[in-house]
Amino acid sequence: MAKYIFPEGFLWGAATAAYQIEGSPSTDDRGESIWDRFSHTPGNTWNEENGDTACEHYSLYREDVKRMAELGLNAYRFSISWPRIFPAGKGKPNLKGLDFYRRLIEELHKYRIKPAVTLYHWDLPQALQEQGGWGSLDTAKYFNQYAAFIFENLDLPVDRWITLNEPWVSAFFGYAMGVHAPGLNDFNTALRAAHNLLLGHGMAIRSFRDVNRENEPIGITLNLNPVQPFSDSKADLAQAVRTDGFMNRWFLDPVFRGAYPQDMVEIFSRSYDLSFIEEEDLTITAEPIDFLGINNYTRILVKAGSSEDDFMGNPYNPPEAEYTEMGWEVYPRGIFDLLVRVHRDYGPLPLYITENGAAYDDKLQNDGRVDDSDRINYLHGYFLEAWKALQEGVPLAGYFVWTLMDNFEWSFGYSKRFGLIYIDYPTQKRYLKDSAYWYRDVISRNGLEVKGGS
Ligand code: IFM
Repeated sequence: MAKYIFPEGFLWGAATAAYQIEGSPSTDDRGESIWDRFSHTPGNTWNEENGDTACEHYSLYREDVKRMAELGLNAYRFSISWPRIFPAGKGKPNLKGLDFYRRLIEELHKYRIKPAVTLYHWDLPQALQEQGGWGSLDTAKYFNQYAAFIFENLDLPVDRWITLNEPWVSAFFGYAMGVHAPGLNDFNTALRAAHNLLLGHGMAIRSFRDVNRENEPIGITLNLNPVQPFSDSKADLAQAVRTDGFMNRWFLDPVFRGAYPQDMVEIFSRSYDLSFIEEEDLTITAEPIDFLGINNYTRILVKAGSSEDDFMGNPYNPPEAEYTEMGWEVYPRGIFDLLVRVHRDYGPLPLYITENGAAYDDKLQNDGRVDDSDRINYLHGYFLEAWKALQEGVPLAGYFVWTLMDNFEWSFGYSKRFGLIYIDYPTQKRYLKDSAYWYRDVISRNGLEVKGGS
């Protein structure tokens, strides 16, 4: 039996996001978010679904924390809904909203589960969208005010803070591709949004350093993908560099190096206006952080696009590969490559996998069992590669599976199930899937055991 044991104190968690699980969209005076507006607009989501009910976590959170304890999680990553705290995005705070997160954290502490709090996981107050949303610098300033309010008033220990979740997705899915809220199709605005998100992040880090929250590290979560060329041709190799520049370096470089990558600045400026970037902005985006959160699900294998300015390229899905229900290639080696690369190029900070997991077409059996061996295989493969990265000296300190329970998968509505826990939406009953029991064993051993493995 080969054993792959993780370092002592390694965080084994699961992650969620407010809009995807909470439901109760107007309870305790929550304001409207861009996701309420977007998902209630016909044509935007699968089956016209929205987060109005989701997993009813707002009322069932105690039961959910109990399930986390049953799984043996030692950490839980969740997000705070900005419109619960500032229903109009700014102005007078809503203390009833804050109280919910206080109660949730108290409950987590009861079971010794460490809270990792994300401040922004895509649910911008709609009132701020009316004023330009992330396309406007004011939104960064209001985000900072909201963040500072939380740092000062959420008076319970928080183990880790994360400013933003996946700003690439917020900016480009939301403002350029129109598939996420607010549903815009304007690449210039998306570039601005990306920049303002990074400014909001840096401002919030500064505010955090001004409050007395000792031993509470703070970082950012980026969605990163290893990018590989389809072939060794010059064109494919150059494409992989550009796609990496757009997908990864456009965020990593301003956060870690205080500069946008020069090759991408040249490409973007040939078609778009980057004059909004002020030099001193980059000292804000590069405000030192304590760790980096990485969300990774797959790799990008890319063929050259139509021109040397094409920063997307043509993604290629090898027919022999396995895919999840999202159509994402199962490629465990990618997480090794990514961790080693990020540490080599942007180290030495601790890294966390703040999301990794897979959607499958899970079925609830009559006996209440959910056989999701494909998810177990997926996670097993990714955990093993993460372990290998640790052996290469990568300071990986924790792993959060996406996601605790099936939930509202944005434009896919409830059609994609990523959870360790199955939600029967009509009854709101929770069922631990086989992967949840398997994960419980991994956590209790602090690693993997592989029969006949080497
Ligand atoms: O559900 C999302 C999550 O909100 C952000 N990262 C990717 C997940 C799966 O698509």
